[in-house]
Amino acid sequence: MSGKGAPELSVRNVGDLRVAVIAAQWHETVMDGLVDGALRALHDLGIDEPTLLRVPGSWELPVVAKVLAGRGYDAIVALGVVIRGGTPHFEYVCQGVTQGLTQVSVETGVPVGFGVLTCDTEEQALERAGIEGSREDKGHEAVTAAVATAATLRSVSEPWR
Ligand code: RBF
Repeated sequence: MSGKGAPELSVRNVGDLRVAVIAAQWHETVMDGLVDGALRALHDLGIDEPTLLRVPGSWELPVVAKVLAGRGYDAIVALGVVIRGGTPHFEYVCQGVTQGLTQVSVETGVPVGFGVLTCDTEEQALERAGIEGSREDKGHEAVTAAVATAATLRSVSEPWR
């Protein structure tokens, strides 16, 4: 997927939102970049005390997202890196994680930022990790998108007349 066409989101007055970041641990260098980008985005948005939880692999992201969605968080951000190997395992993990996170978000009404890189090679993941030399910063983007969506949902849940 091309990263071209991404919007410049303007997100304000969100410092009081409760946000949790869940991060897998496979592919440490890339994950460190995604987590740093996510925490930087939260700091930029004035959200200074986010919850950060680590899980073993991307497969474990949906179950933790589901439980946190029931515990009062306004937005959740899932971070992971899945790299294609020589077996069909990649397809199953990617599909399970993607569908699982979508299901959590739609069923609970809590936005889940999708910061899971699904790449053919580690080089592709490094290009998107938000580290020196990267073209993109997907941890930062996933936080901004989830918080922007939470702000939108809050604006329609409050009386405006
Ligand atoms: N988890 C990841 O987050 N990224 C991966 O690239 C990844 N590759 C895996 C490859 C194989 C063959 C297996 C068995 C697991 C892999 N996992 C990966 C771990 C997976 O997300 C999960 O933690 C484990 O399957 C335990 O439930």
